[in-house]
Amino acid sequence: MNSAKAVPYLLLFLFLFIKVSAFRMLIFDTKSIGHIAFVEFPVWALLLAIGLLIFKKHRWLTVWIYSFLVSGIFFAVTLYSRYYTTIPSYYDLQQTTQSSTVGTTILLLINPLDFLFFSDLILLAIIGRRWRRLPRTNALKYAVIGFLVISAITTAYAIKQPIIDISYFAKENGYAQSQLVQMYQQTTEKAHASSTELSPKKLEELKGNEFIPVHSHENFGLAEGRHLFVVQVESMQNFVVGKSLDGQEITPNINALLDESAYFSNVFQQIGAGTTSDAEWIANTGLYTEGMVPIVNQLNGDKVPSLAYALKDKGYGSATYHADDIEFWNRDVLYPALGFDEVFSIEDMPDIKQVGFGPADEVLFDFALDELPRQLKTYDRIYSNIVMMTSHTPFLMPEKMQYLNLPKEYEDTHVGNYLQAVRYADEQVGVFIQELKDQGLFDESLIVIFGDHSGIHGSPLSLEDEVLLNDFLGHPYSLKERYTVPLVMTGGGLFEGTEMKRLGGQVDIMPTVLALLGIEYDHPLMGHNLFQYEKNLLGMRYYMPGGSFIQSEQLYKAPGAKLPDMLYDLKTMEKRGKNSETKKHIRDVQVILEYGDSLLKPYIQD
Ligand code: GP9
Ligand code: MN
Repeated sequence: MNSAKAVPYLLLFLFLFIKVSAFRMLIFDTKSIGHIAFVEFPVWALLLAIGLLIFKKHRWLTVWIYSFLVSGIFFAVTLYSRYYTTIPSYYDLQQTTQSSTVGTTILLLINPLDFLFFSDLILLAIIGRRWRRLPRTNALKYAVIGFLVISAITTAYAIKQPIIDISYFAKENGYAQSQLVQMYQQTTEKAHASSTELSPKKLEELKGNEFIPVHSHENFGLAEGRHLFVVQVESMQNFVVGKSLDGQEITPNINALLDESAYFSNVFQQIGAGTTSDAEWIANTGLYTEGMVPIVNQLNGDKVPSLAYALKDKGYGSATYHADDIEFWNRDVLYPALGFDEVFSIEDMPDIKQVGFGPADEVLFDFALDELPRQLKTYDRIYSNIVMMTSHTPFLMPEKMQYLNLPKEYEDTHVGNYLQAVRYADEQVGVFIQELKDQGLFDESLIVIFGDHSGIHGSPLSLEDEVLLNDFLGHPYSLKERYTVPLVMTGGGLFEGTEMKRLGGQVDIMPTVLALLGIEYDHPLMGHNLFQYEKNLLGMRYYMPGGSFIQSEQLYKAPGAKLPDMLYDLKTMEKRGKNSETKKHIRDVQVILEYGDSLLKPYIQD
C-alpha cells in the first residue's frame, strides 16, 4: 500500500474531525477529545468513507456534497439549540413548514461565527487543487471496517439506554447515535413506552393528594350553565402581572380584573416543541403533549375527547378564533379533532392592522364579538376559544399600539419591546371584558385568561436585556419567572379577588373549568381542579431536560446537553441539594409522563 495515497484522505478525515469536535464543544461543552474520537466522530466518518467507496468516479463531488450537508446540519442544530435549549431531532424536520413565521426570530440568533462550520469548504478547495483526483487506495476499505466496528459498538450500547432527555442522551452517546436510536425506538414502538394505567386516585396520590370525586369538590358547579370564554394570551408571563415600570402598570386591565377573579399566580407552562399549539391542546384536552414533537404534527385526525365535546353534550356551541393561516401548526387538523363547531382563521377576518403575521388582537376580538349575537341565537350556551397572537416575539409594536412610555434605557431593547407588546395584549383583553360587561354577558359567563408560554428566553436576550430584567424585577430572572404564566378565572359574581398560590400547570386548566361548570367528565385527565387540590407534580419535557419536574416544594432541572442537574426550592428558587423526596418525585413524574404518553396513543399516527 502506498501510504502517500492516503494523505489526502487523512486530511479529509482530519477536517471532518475538527468540524465534529467544534460541534460537540459548542453544543455539549464536550471537553474530552477521546469521547469525540470514539463516540461521535466514527459515525460521521463512516458515512464519508462509505460514500467515497461507493461513488468511486465522483469522489470529489461526494466529499463536497457530504461536507456541505454536515456543515448545514451542524449549523442548523446550533441555531436550534440556541433558541430552544435542546437539540433538534430528525422528527423536527416535520416542523420546517412552520419556520417561515419564526424567521425573524431565527435571524436574531445567528452568530457570524456559526458560518465557520462551512470554513472547511475553503480547505477542501485548497487540497482539491493539490490532488485533482483522489487516488485509489485500500486504506478506505480499512477505514470503513474500523469506523464500522466502533460505530456498531457505540450504537449498540446507546440502544440499551433509555432516552429520558434527548439532549443528555446525545451528549453521552453521540448526536448521530441519538438519531439512530430514536428512529429505531420509533419503529419498534418503544418511543411510546406503554405504561400501566393510572387511576384518577393513583394519579392524585402521586401528586401528593387524597383523591376526592369531582362532584364533592370545592367550587363544583359554581359557574354552572354559564357561557365560557377562554382567552389564550401569546407570550404572557406571570411576572408582568401587578408590576409597573416608571409608574405605569404593564397589565392595568388584568390587574383591575383581579378584584373579581380567582388568580392563580403559580401556574407553569407545560408546552413542548409545539409552543402555542401545544398550549391550545393542553387547555382543550387536559392531556400532556409528548414534548419533543408538536402534538399537532402527530394527530391522526380522529376525534379527541375535549372541552368542546364535553360542552356540546350540555348544549353548548363552540367556536375558535386565531388570526393566522389555518394550516399553521396544522390547526386545520387540530380544530376538527377537538370538535369545534365553528373555526375562524385569518381568511375570515378583515385584512387590516397587521402586526407580525396577521391582523392585530383588536381585530381578532372585534371579529369574535361580532359573531356573538348570531351564536347566542343559534346555541343555548357558547364556548369561545380565542387565541391571541400580537404579543409574539420579536414584539415589535407599531407606534399606534404602544401604550407604555418606555424609559430611555428600555427603548429598542428586547425586554422593552416585550413589555410594550404585553401591555398591548392587556389593553385588548380589557376592551373585550368591558364589551362583555356592556352586553350584560360578563354576569352570565366564566372567562378564563392564561398565557401560552414565555416570551423572554434564549439568545434574543442580550446582556443589556438581562440587566434591565434584573432592574425590572429587583432580582435575577429565575426559571420560575420564566415558566409561570398567569391564569385568571373571572365572571360576574363568581370570585372576590382571591390569589391562589398553590402550584398548577396548564394541564389543570380544563379540569378546573369543568369543575366550575359542574360537569363530570368520563375521559382521563392529567390535571386536576385547582380549587380542590393543594399539591401538584408536573412534568416538563422540552424546555427543561426530560426527567425534570415541578412539585409544590421543589423544582428539579434534570441534566441536559451542557449543564448538570439542579434542584431549587420552589418558593425561594434557592439552590438545594437533592433529598429522598427528590428521588421519589423523579420516579413519580416519569410514571406520570409515561401515562400521559399512553393517553395520546389513540390520537397520534403510528
Ligand atoms: C402562530 C402563532 C404563534 O399561529 O400562534 O405561534 P408560536 O410561534 O408562539 O408557537
Ligand atoms: Mn405562542
